[in-house]
Amino acid sequence: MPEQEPKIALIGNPNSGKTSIFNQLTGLQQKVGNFPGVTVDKKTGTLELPGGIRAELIDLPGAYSFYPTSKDEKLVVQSLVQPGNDNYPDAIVYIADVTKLEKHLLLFSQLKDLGIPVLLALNMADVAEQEGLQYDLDKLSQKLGAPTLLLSGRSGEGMTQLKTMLAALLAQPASGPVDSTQYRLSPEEAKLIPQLQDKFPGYTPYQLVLLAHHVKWLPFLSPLQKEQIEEAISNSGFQDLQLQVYETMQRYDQFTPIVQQARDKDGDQSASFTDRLDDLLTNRFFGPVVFLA
Ligand SMILES: Nc1nc2c(ncn2[C@@H]2O[C@H](COP(=O)(O)OP(=O)(O)O)[C@@H](O)[C@H]2O)c(=O)[nH]1
Ligand SMILES: [Mg+2]
Repeated sequence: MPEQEPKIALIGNPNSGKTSIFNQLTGLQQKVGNFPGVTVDKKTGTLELPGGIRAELIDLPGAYSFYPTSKDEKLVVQSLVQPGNDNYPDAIVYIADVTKLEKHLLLFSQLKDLGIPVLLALNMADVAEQEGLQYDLDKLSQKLGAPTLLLSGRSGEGMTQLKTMLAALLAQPASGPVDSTQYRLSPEEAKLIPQLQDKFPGYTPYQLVLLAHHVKWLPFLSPLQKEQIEEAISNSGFQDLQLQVYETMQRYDQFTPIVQQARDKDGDQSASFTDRLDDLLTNRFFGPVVFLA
């Protein structure tokens, strides 16, 4: 008998186009259920990939980051913090609105620290084209560390390519456990992690950090586990809010220049001229001179 179908989760900020892409990919093969214990819709569908691979596609609620402010966002966090739970995906398609890329990459950056294979799908290709917005996809893919493609949930452009890339992603051997993070750990996090590692085998360092941030509400933790996490928190001086800010700022600092450098300025010549003029005008010494000229 075939093994269980691989689970693929669609994840992204609200309004990035997840549901549109979900519909494009699954057509009529959809089921709507509930996440256990809460009244949040869980949409699943069957995805047929090249090579006769069938996969289960899950349309998760939208989320901005792993620091949830709503029931929907909490669901995303609890599905992804605990390896092996019912909603834990084998691969992730991260949907980002290409016209708002800098804003949409925070959650992507956090996802990368889970060690789940992830594909970066830049949605709203039609809008980007109208606006003359272009990215160097190879550069983005290489610097952000994920296969990247452009698509449109509205026109359906890119869906075949997405399926081909997904099949390739699933065929890759698992890269092994992730033992580092996309950001520099604070001393407090560095102290916390080793205290939890043997109690939570299979968790990545970032998942352990998330346990500490969300110990108060994560529903799958036993009383004993909560105690162990609380103890590690007080032993390491872990500060929830302060470390959220520290982590978030570092992630923005990491991906913002990557996005800017991969964005092709419209019309090479004129853009680079304007750029240079900009540089000159804002230059402390030459600016005033050029202005006078
Ligand atoms: N122009 C354009 N609009 C899109 C595209 N994908 C989704 N939308 C629209 O963006 C809005 C949000 O899409 P939806 O799929 O509901 O996003 P979700 O919140 O991530 O599930 C809807 O009005 C869609 O019709 C696209 O590729 N191009
Ligand atoms: Mg939706």
